[in-house]
This record gives sequence, C-alpha cells and structure tokens, in this order.
Amino acid sequence: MSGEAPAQALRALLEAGGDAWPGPIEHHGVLGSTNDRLKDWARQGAPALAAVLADVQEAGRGRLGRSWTSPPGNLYLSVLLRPEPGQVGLVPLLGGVATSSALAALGAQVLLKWPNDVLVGERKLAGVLAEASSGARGVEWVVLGIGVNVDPQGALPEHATSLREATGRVISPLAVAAAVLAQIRLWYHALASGRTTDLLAAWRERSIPWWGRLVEARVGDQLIRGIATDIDDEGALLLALPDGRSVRVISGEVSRVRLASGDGAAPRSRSD
Ligand code: BT5
Repeated sequence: MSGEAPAQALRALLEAGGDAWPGPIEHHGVLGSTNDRLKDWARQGAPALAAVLADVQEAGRGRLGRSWTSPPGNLYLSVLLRPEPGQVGLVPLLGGVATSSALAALGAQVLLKWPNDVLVGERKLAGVLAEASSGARGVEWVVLGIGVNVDPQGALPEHATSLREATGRVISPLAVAAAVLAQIRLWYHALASGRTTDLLAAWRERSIPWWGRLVEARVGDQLIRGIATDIDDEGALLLALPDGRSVRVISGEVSRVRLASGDGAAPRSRSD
C-alpha cells in the first residue's frame, strides 16, 4: 500500500530546511525492499533523485545476499542516482558521508567503516547498499539504499544500535529521511560537478582511523591481509602487502573487513 501523506510531509520538512527535493518521492507502508521497488521504477524511466521510502521491509537486503532487519520505527530509503562513468565506486562512499553527516547533525557520534557501515563505537547504526544497472553505455543508474535504525519497534541483530539508544532522543524517521536526503543532494551535486576530492576528504574525515594498521579483507574465499594505506579516487581500499605490492579492494566484492588479529593496537571491530 502506498500513501501520499508521508511523502508530502517529507517534502514539507525538506522545504522548511531550505532543501526542496527535486525528484518524485514515493512512500509505502510495507515493501519487500525499497531498493527493489526503485529498481523497478528506474527500469520504467524514473528520473534521477526519485526516492522510495517504506515504514517496514519484509525482504530488506544487505550486500552479498545478506538480510537487513527492518522492523517499524526505522528509516528505509532508496534514491536513484545517475553518476558519471568512473564515479560509480564512489556512490557507497557518498551514501556513507551523507548518512553519517546527517546522523552526526542529529547528535550521534558516528564513524564510517569502509566500505559502507555507519558505526557508533562498534555497533552498527546504519547501512548503505548501492546497486548499479549497466547497459550498452556502461552504468546507467545506481540505486542507493540506506537503512537507519531510528527507534526500532522490534528486535535488531546483536551488534546493532539505534539513534534513540545513541542519542537518548526520539526523532521521527521522516525527520531522519529529510536530513539524509538533504545531504545526498549536496554530495550528488558535488560529484556531478567533479568535486570528487571533496567527497573523498569528507569520507576520510569521518572514517575510523585505520591508516597504518593491519587489516584483513575477505574477498570471495580469499583473505587479504595488509596495511591500510588509503582509499583511492574511485573509492577502493588500498592495502600494502608484506611483499611490497599494493592491492585495491573493491567494495562490491568484499564480504568483511576488520582489523587483523596481529595488529595489536586495539580490539577488532565486531561488525561485518
Ligand atoms: C548493509 O549491508 O549494511 C546494507 C544495508 C542496506 C539496507 C537498506 S534499507 C533500504 C534499502 N533497501 C534494502 O533492501 N536495503 C537497503 P551489509 O554490509 O551486508 O550488512 C548486513 C549485515 O548487517 C547483516 O548480515 C547483519 O549482520 C547486520 N544487520 C542486519 N540488519 C541490521 C540492522 N537493522 N541494523 C544493524 N545491523 C544489521
């Protein structure tokens, strides 16, 4: 079932903040997945910055076939982006920067964990899932899906936290949506005008300071261990191997990244 009223309320919130939203917004009470709904809409020609929200997801998805627990009380949001070729790898980082900036402004002490986790301490407050569709001319669009635990009315996985737990405040999912959308628009515009270095700088500023530390990344059935040196300008994580080589780890392929047991400086991150 879909309804006009929450979409209109969201538009009004954005307008009141000086951030009128240029795309169509669709709201649903219950959906399988906001990403799936927006992908269907994109195939039927939805414009850039079309957005889909749901109160509940029955088949919320994470990366690599994992599920995203989606009880009522949280934010489930997807936005359609049409980035330039070569910028697609930056969309997960855009989602992370936009979401973490919005949540920080709402009072949460968040850090980004490459490629897509928004953490408070070691607990996951929000996740980002970017899904691209390619045609003859390369990537045609990317659906950027964002899930934020706001004030969940149901159980979450063990290492999750919520905005309510992190800030002690009850904030409506629509207010969180408005804050996140305003940031997405800002950073999408930055990307479209070629300001990728600003986006990368914002991501580095908000990221867990892993640089110089021993990190392990699981890519398929391969475990890569190396010193985290940086992210490159396409959003890949750069690891320096013991033999001096540098490897690029690509966000779409990696199932888990964490500090390696031999790092010695701090406990491992427990989230995926
Ligand atoms: C993500 O995947 O973190 C991306 C999550 C994206 C969800 C949004 S909601 C709107 C849109 N529509 C969708 O269907 N999806 C997007 P990943 O890095 O693979 O993390 C998934 C892992 O996070 C799971 O295996 C659990 O361990 C954990 N997890 C599941 N639900 C969670 C929740 N609500 N809060 C915190 N952690 C959760």
